[in-house]
Formats: sequence, structure tokens, C-alpha cells
Amino acid sequence: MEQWSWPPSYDESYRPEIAQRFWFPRRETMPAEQRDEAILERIRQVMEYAWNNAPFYRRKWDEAGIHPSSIRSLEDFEKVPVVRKEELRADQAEHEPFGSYLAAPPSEVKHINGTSGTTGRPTAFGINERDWRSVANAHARVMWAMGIRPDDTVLVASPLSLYWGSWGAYIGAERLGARVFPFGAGTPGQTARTVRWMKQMGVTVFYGTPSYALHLAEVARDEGFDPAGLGLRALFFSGEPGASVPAIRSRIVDAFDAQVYDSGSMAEVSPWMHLGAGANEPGVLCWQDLVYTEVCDPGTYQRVDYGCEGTPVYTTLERTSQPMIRLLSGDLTRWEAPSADRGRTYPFLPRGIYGRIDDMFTVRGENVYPSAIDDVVMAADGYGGEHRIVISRESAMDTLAVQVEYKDVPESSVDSWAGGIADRLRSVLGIGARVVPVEHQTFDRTEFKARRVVDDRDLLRRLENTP
Ligand code: 8LE
Repeated sequence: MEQWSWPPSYDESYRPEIAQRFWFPRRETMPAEQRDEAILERIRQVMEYAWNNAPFYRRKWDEAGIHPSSIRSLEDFEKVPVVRKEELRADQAEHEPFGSYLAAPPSEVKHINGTSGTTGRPTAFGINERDWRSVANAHARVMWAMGIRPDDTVLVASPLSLYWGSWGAYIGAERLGARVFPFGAGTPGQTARTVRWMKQMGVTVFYGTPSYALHLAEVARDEGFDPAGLGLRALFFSGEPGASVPAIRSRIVDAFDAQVYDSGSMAEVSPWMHLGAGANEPGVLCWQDLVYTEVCDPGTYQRVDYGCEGTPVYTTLERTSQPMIRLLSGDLTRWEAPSADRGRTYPFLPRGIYGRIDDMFTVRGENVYPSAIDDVVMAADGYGGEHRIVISRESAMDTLAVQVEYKDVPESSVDSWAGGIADRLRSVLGIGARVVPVEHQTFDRTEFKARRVVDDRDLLRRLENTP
């Protein structure tokens, strides 16, 4: 039985036949224009609900002269002011603990999660039981599209603490009837144990960050296991770019000999996995009936045309505790029109989310995102597993060096090996960079999200002066 209501309510006993491709065939494959009509109606309901229950939104829209009843088209909706993460943080500081954008009675909040960031005031996610269940149902649906089935054992290999990503994967896997193995990540020495447990428990599906999967593969080899022999059928990811970055993706596919799926958006708009694509190819789908995604011009916050680049702005259509209405991500992506050829008639992000607006730097007139450098560097034979992008924004023009670990490169060829990467950076990205080879295992590995960009003038100067 297919459901699509406001407020959301799901038949918890429903599960498609194993061979069925779509969890909810109608919602996933209906003509996009028809879905957009239904979404418009749903947006009005969600706005009405937020207007009546969350003072944050009423204040914000009052100031902008907007009332939910004035939204008559998806173009009208583009005039609704975006919500920035700083606003949520400030509102929560003023209206502790969950902010005045909490639209449900505080007594209904049954789960607390939060932003995983280590800087600034963290924001708390107060989640009621209804939202917890609709997230579980949504994730089950998206994971079903990744081919995950009840006979799978799903390893959750991201921290099981405040981080919504891990809990979303957990409750989604549980809802679709799979076996869930919440091993987590982040405790010293845990990775070697993860490898052994994976084998012992017959894990078939991995969830975590791309950086962590690559680290896990290295540790498995050090422990004497071929990662391809661990028995994984699929790995799905969120949290950082990687699963749609070709060189990272192929490193993961080659290491584990398994299918790789990208997914993710922002924890605030969980189900964050609403972007999971349905085929073993890079890129992600925007499951618009769960979280309505507009790829917008970063200056006007209006939708850009299909084919163009912009920043995703998210609206939750199934959240009742802290609804997010036009939350600005600050990320970057390019979107393509829905096409029936993809099976699901959702807009498509062929390269996933590939950067953040504020991560961009400019080297000799070229705009560069760290993930583009990752792609070039990680495609090199002899890449040793980690690298650092060292930039300086000292002058109008940023300057750049890349420290790259090498492995199995003869000492006598290391310089020409580095020169080859510098040439690739110049020809592929059009940027001149100093490539500094460093030994394998120079850099720490991460069990969560990688931080490869170092903004450090002194280090850059030292590297530039290295012979
Ligand atoms: C490229 C989505 C989730 C729960 O896994 C997550 O990481 O949420 P969080 O901690 O709020 O971080 C959101 C940010 O992580 C996004 O704004 C984006 O910069 C990055 N991100 C998440 N998933 C992806 C991603 N970047 N590809 C992804 N698949």
C-alpha cells in the first residue's frame, strides 16, 4: 500500500516483494509535472503548519510579507526567504533547547541528535516519534533503491552519537527488514576490529564516509585481508564528496569489488539520504516528494535552469518537529531535468555535491574546488592513500601546493612521479601547483569526514622553499 499524506503516516507492515524495483512505484515514477503539482500542495500544507506552530517561521515570513496562502506556484515559493544555519543556531541560543522553529510540543521530542561540527555552538535536533518513523520509512525506500534487501547485513561505520547519518542508516536498514550491525567508528584501534567483525558477521553492505572506506581498505590489507574478499556487495555513502568523484569512486570499487552509491544532503533535512541514486553510477537523485530540492543561484536563491550549477536549497516535506523550509546548504552541484530513462522521475545531480561555495579558491584565474584536486591526485598510480591541499589566500590570487603520499614508487622516480601529477593538474584543471611527494602514512587517516585543505601561509612558504 502506497502512502503519501500530510502529516506523514506509514503502514509499518508494508514491504515490497523482493524482486520489486520500487518501494513506492507511483511516487517514484509518476510524471515529474504531476508530482510537482502535488508537491506544491504539500508545501502549502507544510508552510501552514509551520506558520501555526513555529514562531520562527511566522516572524521570518511576516517580515518578508509572505503568508502560506500566497504561494500559488513553485515560482512563488522561490520568493520565500532562505533559512541559514547561523539563524538556526542563533534562534536556538535564544529559545533553548530546540529553538522557536520547533513546531511540535517539547514533550513530544523523543530523540535528540545534533550537528557533528566541532566549531561554533552545536545545534540540537529534537525529533518526535512521527518524524523518527517517517525518516525510517524514507530511508528504507531509498536504500531499497540501492538494492539493499532484508537478507543483507548492514554495517553502520560512522559515529553513533550525535551524527544523524548513522542513525538514519540504522533505522532505514531496520525498517526494510535487514540485519543492522551498528559498529560505529571513531574509537582508537576500532578499524582493525571492524575488519574482523565484518568477516565474522558476514556483513554485505557498508555505510560510512568515502574517506573511511578507503582507510578501512588500507587497514584490511595491513591485517592480511584483501578488502575484496570481505564479502561486501554494496557500499553507500554520505557526509562528504567522494562517491561521485570518479577517482575516489573507482578506488573504492576496485578495493571492495562492490557497488558504490552516493547519498546525502544535510542532517537538518534528514532523510538525508533522499539523494541516493538507483543505479551503480555516480550521481544522485533528488527524491522531491521527501525533501523538495531547489538548485539555486547563490545570489538570488531562485532556481537555476536544468544543466546549470547552483547551491541546493532544501525543504522537508515529511518533518513535523523541526520542519526546514528553504534551508540554504552553501554546497555546490549541477542538476539535470528528470528523465523517465532513469526509472525514477526525479531531477538528477550527475556529479553529486562536489563542493561548498566557501571552499572554492582561485589559482591564476581558475576557480578550483578541493574535490577536483582530489580527483586528479587520487587517480595517480602510486598514490599512497592521503594528501593535503595547502593554500594561501594571502594575496588576490591564491597559491597552492599539494602534498601527496606515494607508495611503491622507486625513490629515483619520485620527483618525476610528482611532476606527472603537477602536469595533470595543469592540463585537467588549468592550475599550476607545486606537488610535494611525501612518504606513505605521513598523514593521519580519518574515520569520519576528511579535512584535506590546510590554509597555512607558513607551511606553504616552507613547501615552496623545499628543493
Ligand atoms: C558531498 C547528510 C549527512 C547526515 O550524512 C551529513 O553529513 O550531514 P551534515 O553533518 O549536516 O553535513 C552536511 C554537509 O556534508 C553538506 O552540506 C555537504 O557539504 C556534505 N555532504 C553530505 N553528504 C554529501 C556531502 N557532500 N556529497 C555527499 N554525498
